[in-house]
Order: sequence, then C-alpha cells, then structure tokens
Amino acid sequence: MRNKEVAAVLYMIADLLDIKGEKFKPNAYRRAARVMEMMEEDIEVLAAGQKLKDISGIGEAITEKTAEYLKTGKVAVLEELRKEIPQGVVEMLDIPGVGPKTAGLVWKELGIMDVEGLKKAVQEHRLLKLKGFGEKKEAKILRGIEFLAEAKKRTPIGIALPLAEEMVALVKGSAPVINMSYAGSLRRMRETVGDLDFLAVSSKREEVVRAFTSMPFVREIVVAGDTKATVILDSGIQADLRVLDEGSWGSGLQYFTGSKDHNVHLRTIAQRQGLKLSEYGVFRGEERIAGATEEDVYRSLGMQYIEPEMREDAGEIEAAQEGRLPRLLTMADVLGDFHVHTSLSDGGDTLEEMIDAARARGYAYVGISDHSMSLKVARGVSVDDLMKRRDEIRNINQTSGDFRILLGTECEILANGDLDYPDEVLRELDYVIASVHSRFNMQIAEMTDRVLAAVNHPYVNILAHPFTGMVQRREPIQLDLERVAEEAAERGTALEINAFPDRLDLSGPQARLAKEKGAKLVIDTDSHSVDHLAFMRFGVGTARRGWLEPDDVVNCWPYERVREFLSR
Ligand code: DGT
Ligand code: CA
Ligand code: CA
Ligand code: ZN
Repeated sequence: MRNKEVAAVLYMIADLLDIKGEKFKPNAYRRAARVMEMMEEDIEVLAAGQKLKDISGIGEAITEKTAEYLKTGKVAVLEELRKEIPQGVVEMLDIPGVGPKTAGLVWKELGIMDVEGLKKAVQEHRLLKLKGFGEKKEAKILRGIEFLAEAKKRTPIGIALPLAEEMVALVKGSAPVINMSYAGSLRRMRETVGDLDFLAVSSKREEVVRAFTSMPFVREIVVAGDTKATVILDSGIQADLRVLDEGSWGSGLQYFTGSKDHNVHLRTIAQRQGLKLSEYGVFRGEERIAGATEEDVYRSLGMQYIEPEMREDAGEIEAAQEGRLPRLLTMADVLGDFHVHTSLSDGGDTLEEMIDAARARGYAYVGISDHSMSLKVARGVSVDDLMKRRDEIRNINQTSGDFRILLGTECEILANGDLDYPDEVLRELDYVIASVHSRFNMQIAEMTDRVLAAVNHPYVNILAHPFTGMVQRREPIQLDLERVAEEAAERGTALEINAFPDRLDLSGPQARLAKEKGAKLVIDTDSHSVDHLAFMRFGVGTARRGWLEPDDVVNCWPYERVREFLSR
C-alpha cells in the first residue's frame, strides 16, 4: 500500500503552504493526510475506482492531487512550492520548536534562508523585532538548533542495527569469512552510534577487505589496507572494518566493542597482574594466554564474562571481579507485550492482525492499548467503542487456547494529572497504561506532580515512555525520576522501557536507577503495525544496559504472575 507515502507528500504540501502563510488550505491537506494514514483501504484501489472523493476528509482538490501523484510520482503544486521556497527554509522544520509558521515568518520578514542564518539571527536578537517573539522563544530556538546539530552527528540504532546486519550478510556472502560481527557502540546497544565498527576473521584478509569496500552502497573508500578498511556509505555513515586471525577473534571483539572507558579500566587490571591486553590477545610475556573467545579474555583477567551492553565502566568490572553480575534478561525471556495499538485508534493493522502477529512471535499473552478519547490526533477511542472492544476480546479469548489477550488503554494524563476516562470505565479494563502526550513544557515540580498523580491512581498499572522524549527529535520532559520510581515501587505501578527505536525511554541508566529504587519495569514496543512488534529487541538491549534480570520485568513473567500484578 502506498497510503503512507501519499500522506507524507500531503503533509509536505501542508508545511510548505504554511510557510507561505496560506490560511485554511494547510489544515485541509493535513486532515486528508491523517485520514489516508489510518485508512485500511488501499489508496490506489480507491483512486482507480474514483472512490477517493467519497471519503470524508478528502475533498475534490486533494483527490485530484493524489491521482496525479499516484500516476506520475509528482504533484505540480508541490514542485512549484519547492521552487518558490528555499530548501534551507524547509530544513528549518527539522529544528525542534520551529514550525512552518516561524520558518515562514523569519524568511519573509527577515530574509533568513537557512538554519545557519537563523542561528546567527537569534544570537544577534534580530527575532525580537517579530510579532510574538520574546527572549524565551529565542532561547528555545537556539536550543533546538544545537540539539539538531548534535543529533545529525549520530545515527539512531533503529537505522544502524538493520544496516550493520545487512553489511555482515553481504560480506559473508562474497568472501571466505570464518567469523564476522559488528562491534562498537552498536553492539553495546546504545540509542545512537557515531560510526559502525566491524570485526572479521579470515585466512584471506584482502578478500574480506575487498568485499567490504565494494558493497553497493559505499560512497567513498577512505582506507583500504591489508587488515583494515574505512568507508563512507551513501547515507553519510562511516564504517570501520578490522580483519584479524582466528586466535584474536575474542580479544579483537572485546577491544572493538569498547567502551573505551571499559577497555582502559580492564587494561590497568591486566597490568597489575603482569599481563598485557590488546586486540591481539592477553599476553604473559610473549605467550598468548587468551584471545580466541571473549569469555577466555575475561576469565584470564580473573573475572566473570561481562555482556556487551554493560561495558560502560559503570561498576560492571568490580561486580564481575566479585562474581555478582546480574543474569541479564534475553529475548527468550520475553513472554508478551502490553503496548500495542490497532486500527481502532492510530494503528495500521486490525485487532486480529495484531493478535496473530504477537502469537506468531511465540508470546504467551498480548495487551491491546489504544489511545484514549481526548487524543484526537491519534483517533482516541470513545467509551462506547472501548466497551465493544472489551466484548470482542472476551470472545476471542474463549477460543484462543493458552494464548491470552488483555484489554488495556493508553490513557492520557491530562494537564492537571487526571486521567482521560472516568474510573467506571478504567475499572472495566484488564490494565491501564498512562502517558503524557500534551503540555510538555511544565516545570519539573509541576510535571512530577502531574505524573505522580497517574502513578498513584488506583487503576494505573504502567507509566509509558516516562520522559516522552524522541531520539534526536524532541527533548525529554522535566521529571524527578527518583521520586517517580519510589512511588511506583510502593504503588505497584511498572515503569516502561519503550522499545520503539525513536523513543528508547526509559534509557538503560534510567531503568537501572528505577530498579534500585525498587520499581518494576515493563518492555513495550508501542507497536502501530505488525512489523513494529519486532522492535522488542531494542527494548531488551536497553533493559540489558540497565542491568535488568527477568524478575525485574513484568512481561518476562508467566501469565498468572502478570494477572496478580495487574490486579493489585
Ligand atoms: P561511537 O562510534 O561514538 O558511537 O562509539 P564507539 O564506542 O563505537 O567508539 P569508536 O567507534 O570510536 O571505537 C570503537 C571501539 O574501539 C571503542 O568502543 C573502544 C575501542 N577503542 C577506540 N579507541 C580506543 C582507545 O583509544 N583505547 C582503547 N582502549 N580502546 C579504544
Ligand atoms: Ca563506533
Ligand atoms: Ca569506529
Ligand atoms: Zn502508544
């Protein structure tokens, strides 16, 4: 289906019209785009049957433009707008806190043509001349510009991980590789990575280097030696490769996985024992005493094996020496997912499709949690529809065997801390997720009180994406996590690790803090389509960065224990 693709084009037209300062048209385009995004019918089929204009929210003009785009891949209006508005002005829309109205205003009133120009203008306080602009707004724009500059330097894991896997497969497919893996921050499952690092072992090193540098999406070869290569990919991402011999596979992987701080600390421990640690192995004098596997390397230094996600020199080395590392959870421990949207709100797939996909992953249970009624942009669910949904799920459970389906909601935490459905409605559900999707700008005291009201609400079981940040796109809200975790622990409310790669909220260190305060966690994908269920691995990686064990994570528990937790 090309629905999402067409919707993206319509959103772009809306933004550009807004930049120009058009009055009503932008919203008409946005409304139509939203309808298309959520529609289950195939837009191409509708257009072919002249049925598009019958759909509420899509008018005559937009029907025409959609048909034009589907046929030619272009829309004349958009092409004209692009000619009229400088590309640099359009790029301003990537700055958090800058919308099309601001971009249009600074362009037309001050002649600012790009992000760089905007930064300069803010620093010179030239925006103060504009109507509605104060020092606060200036400061916000400047922060947004800095946030964007920082973000552009790193690649989110949601892009980096599939890419790295594809690269490993490509090289393995075209050169005699004995072993190959990605390493670096990616293997440690950081939210974003600066570059990609690979390690391979092979008896034909040059062939591996050649396979690596001749991948189809390599833009530029920076280095191509006998044992190493560095390339820049079409996307601008840098990738490093090292090829070692088999005896150094473990020590090489250990070295290139890092982190640098972890490695530096390990090396001083090795030195204290009269050993030398490098990517080639652990040596006593000339003799290599370890190197073939990572397990050997850690053992030879007198400690437990440390999982990659923990290697940040945050106490893991001391714990490994004392034999008290946690038994981190793995994908195999995950038995379900509680944050799943369907087409009843803003999901792309139906209830049945989401249930089947969850079951196909081998889960024991799944929780369905569509948006609550006041979140209009995400088609929040009315009380009537929610009660119908409850009956539907009750019926499905009659015939679903051991696989259990729970009905929840992702309920808005309103600005005053109230929930978006009355208690009589919440009481009817198997569980309640609460989350903030509005009024992000509160001060820390007010925001913490707002969130605590939800955490302490008798029917709330999960606080979703507690900081509501978006990796590289939106700054987190201000929240006193320690207090939230303490009260969540007391109340039996779980804090979420949102596994959607744009979120990864809580982060690993935040999850670790929450655990220390006694709170339970839950790893949820926030799926809006069947494909998103696979995001679980990003959440598990984050949980492992937070030192979590299966006992800490609600969706690693068997159904009976989950029920008990949810009905506290
Ligand atoms: P990134 O790319 O910024 O997300 O972070 P990393 O950790 O992937 O860093 P990168 O790509 O510069 O280097 C990969 C690994 O190589 C790093 O995690 C540890 C190791 N490494 C790099 N430089 C040094 C160093 O100066 N000393 C030691 N001991 N290890 C290093
Ligand atoms: Ca790296
Ligand atoms: Ca690197
Ligand atoms: Zn959600």
